[in-house]
Amino acid sequence: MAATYALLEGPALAEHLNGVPAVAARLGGRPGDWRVREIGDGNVNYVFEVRGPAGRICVKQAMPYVRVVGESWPLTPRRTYYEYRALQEHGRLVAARVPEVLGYDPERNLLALEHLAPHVVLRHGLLHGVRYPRLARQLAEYLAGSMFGTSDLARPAVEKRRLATLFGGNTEMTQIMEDMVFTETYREHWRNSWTHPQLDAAADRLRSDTGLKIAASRLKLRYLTCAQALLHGDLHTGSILVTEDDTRVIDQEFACFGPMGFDLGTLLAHLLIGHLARAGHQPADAERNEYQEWILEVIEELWHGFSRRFLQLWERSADGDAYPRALFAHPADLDTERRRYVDQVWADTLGFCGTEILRRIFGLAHVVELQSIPDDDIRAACELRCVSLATDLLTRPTAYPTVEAVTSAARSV
Ligand code: SR1
Ligand code: MG
Repeated sequence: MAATYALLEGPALAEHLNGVPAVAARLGGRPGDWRVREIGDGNVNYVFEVRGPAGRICVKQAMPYVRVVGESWPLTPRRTYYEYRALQEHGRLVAARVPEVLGYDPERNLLALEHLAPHVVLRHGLLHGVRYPRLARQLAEYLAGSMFGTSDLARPAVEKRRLATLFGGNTEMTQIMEDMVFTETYREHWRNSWTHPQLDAAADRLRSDTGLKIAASRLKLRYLTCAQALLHGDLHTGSILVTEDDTRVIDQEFACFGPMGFDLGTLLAHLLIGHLARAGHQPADAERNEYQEWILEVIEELWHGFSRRFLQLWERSADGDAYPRALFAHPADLDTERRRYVDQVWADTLGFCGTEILRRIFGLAHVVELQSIPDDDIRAACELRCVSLATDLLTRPTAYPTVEAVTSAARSV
């Protein structure tokens, strides 16, 4: 049965947090001195900032429903448990790239986290044309470290299977992805919407193009069956907090074991949308061009940084059961095989990038970069460029053997 409890706010939340020693120490003073403010803008949970005389923390609360829709869409609040466990696992591997966990309350499905300031949500930073010089390198470090470190390349099989079984319980969250990313976009569904009437013909094509539906369904099968690594599970630019120097990845409630390309492709999709939506916000001038080029540089540096770091980790610390040391005494024995593995991750990345772009234009959860373009025709033109690129990535992946092939297509689409 669904849990029933009220959202903790204001003084009630402060009183509750007083029972968590790490939180009370960080805030200082007494609960009566703490100021609570709602700061969340995500689709799923409530997020509060709590400020005390000595410091601030961030509190995430899951209600037994989807925040953006309300009680008519029930959703397990146990999603917070998986977020907590993913933060623990990824925190052990790439501590500098995730927030510190200060407390987890399984009764109230509440997570107390380090407050990150002066960080901003990457999506908002990109919308305002801000550059983040360390972004690509730090995201590559997060992705390579968290994914290699939870894969069969790094972990003994027993350990990895136990972990995969634990995260296999996050079924309500993964089902949202299974439905929304791979199925609903390609059929009529009440949750879908798009820029009407400009994109009506494009929406019809998605529903009638068998080749495209097969491509999306193959990727769905891969998401369902390929337990390659512990993924973030929803790695869009709203799940990343940034400053000029620092990058942190948040919101792991969709964490699951899945194909590495799912996280990489999701991230790539949102960076490409950021690039292509720019035309709806700024006149075509040198400044716009330079910013769009910077986003493409981030994409290239991200992929190259990821693959370099991933291969390095594999060469240096392959303690998993997948390619036993007993068979491959010399690191060079596996050079070709390691490259083949990374090539497969790239192929997956292209496909998942395509499905993510399409679902953000035709599905339920749209993105502010496109939604905030006030003129319908201009927005539709940007969206159609996104659709064209996404469709090509899905149906002709072999035309994109390198990341430069993708960035070049993004320039000319
Ligand atoms: C109700 S959940 C809608 C979407 O928001 C989240 O960020 C996930 O991407 C999900 O698909
Ligand atoms: Mg989220």
